Amino acid sequence: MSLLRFFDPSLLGRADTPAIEFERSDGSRIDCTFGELERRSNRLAHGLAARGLARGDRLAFFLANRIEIVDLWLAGAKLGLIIVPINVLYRERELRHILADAAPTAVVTSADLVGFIPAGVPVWDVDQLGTEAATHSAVREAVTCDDATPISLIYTSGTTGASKGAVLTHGNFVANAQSLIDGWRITSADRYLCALPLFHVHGLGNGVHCWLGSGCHLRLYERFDHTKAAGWFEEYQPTVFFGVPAMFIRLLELPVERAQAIGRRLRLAVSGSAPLPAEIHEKFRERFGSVILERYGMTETLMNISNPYDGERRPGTVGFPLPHVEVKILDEVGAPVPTGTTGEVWVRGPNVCDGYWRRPEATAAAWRDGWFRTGDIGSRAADDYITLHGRRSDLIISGGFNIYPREIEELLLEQPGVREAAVVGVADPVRGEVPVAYVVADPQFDEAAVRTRLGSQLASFKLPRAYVRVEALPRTALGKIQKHLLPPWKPS
Ligand code: MLC
Ligand code: AMP
Repeated sequence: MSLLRFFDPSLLGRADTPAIEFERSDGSRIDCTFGELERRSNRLAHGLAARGLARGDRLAFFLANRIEIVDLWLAGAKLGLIIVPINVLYRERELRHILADAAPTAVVTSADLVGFIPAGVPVWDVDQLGTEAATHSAVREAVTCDDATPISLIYTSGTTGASKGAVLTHGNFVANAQSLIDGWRITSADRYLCALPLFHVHGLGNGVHCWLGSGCHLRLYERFDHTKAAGWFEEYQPTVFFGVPAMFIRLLELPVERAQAIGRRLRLAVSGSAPLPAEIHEKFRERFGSVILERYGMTETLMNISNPYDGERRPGTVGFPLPHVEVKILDEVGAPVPTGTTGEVWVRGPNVCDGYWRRPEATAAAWRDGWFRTGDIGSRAADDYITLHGRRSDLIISGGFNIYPREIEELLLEQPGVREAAVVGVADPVRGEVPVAYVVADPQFDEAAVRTRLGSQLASFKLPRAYVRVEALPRTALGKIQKHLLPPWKPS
């Protein structure tokens, strides 16, 4: 099924029903019904077609959350475009790579962000597109899309360093949203508060799609701000909230009476994108009276495993495979591991994409007979609950954003005076982990200058929290760096 057909019961069937309130960080607000969303995206689709876009063309967006992302997504679904969402925190190096790889016709961005786009890339201003769209017809014209039609390239580093575009189809997204709506009992009566970024699959594939698929009401924010979150929950009174662990940890700062009042309304609080410590699960239950439902997913596969809506939401576990998702846990030689033993998690299902954009080798390395190797280490208990135990690679997850140490190490090695570099994740009470750099450096190494240079090239969440000078990096006899033997670093 195409995404449009999946959304039509809301876009066409509930045309007069309020659909979304978007609150900008300056406090101004825009409200739309489902019918208005339908017409806005029809006009935009005509506008994009007038600019020459047609089925299969790539169109990137580099935007903080705003309602125009929904317009772009729906217009893309109508025209059969491949939308390329880009993390708004990315800077020169990351942007250059993604834009060269995806080769979009243009990047849609806003005046405050346009300066980050590398020279030579066509840029379309989001406000200008809106003004132009208003001059076009509000009548729908849509190309036919099916399960196999790609709708998006979402960049992720997978199990290896270089960022690759996962080619996600209409069918992948529909399968994902349908099983979450069914499994988590999302209905048109729900009120969903979204502060997740819409450029990742958590905010987009789970958030936006469960909203448009169920016809519930959405309150969208530009970004999560823990100093304002209590007020948002109190005013909007959501029944549903999806977050990364760092958000739930921040919410624990609320006084107990306010937390209890919020918890009484909150039917469903879902955590994912990074491990939720069992202790936070417990503290949230005590403070809010609401039991977090933890689930597990990836960009390439969307959602795979979830704790049950009814039944025990077991802290520290991710629960059971979602409907139509098969999960196997294999050892180093590819044999299934016994119950309770750890191995690598492999998944298969209609939610799993077929491969990476123009990377047959990386695709062949990660997919086998339709099964995708996740790189995550897991185990299955006798009662089938699945627990994750980390990853095969040294991926760092900070606040739900992924960091590949190698990317930072390579950039460090380009800096004057740096002879060797190793980046590791160090535990952080809010973000889960933060990156710390260990460098073997000549006297000319200038930490302040390196910080500035990295700051202009990388997303802020990738910047090393600290630089530790060491005489040498611990290595095996074969020369491989043994990161676990680096001297521990503690914040001062
Ligand atoms: C953080 N910053 C943002 C931002 N999030 N800026 C713009 N938009 C956002 N969405 C910037 C801040 O400006 C600040 O920059 C720095 O990051 C730290 O922000 P903070 O608010 O002080 O930090 P914190 O309270 O720790 O909260 C961070 C956070 C953020 C939780 C709001 O990490 C976040 O939104 N995480 C969501 C990640 C996500 O959606 N992952 C899904 C991947 S999909 P400065 O310059 O002041 O330091 C996936 C699959 C799956 O993994 O299973 O879901
Ligand atoms: P991404 O590449 O951004 O899609 O990140 C996907 C990765 O996030 C997965 O491979 C996991 O390592 C991690 N992840 C997602 N959900 C969870 C979870 N509930 N617990 C632990 N790790 C998770």
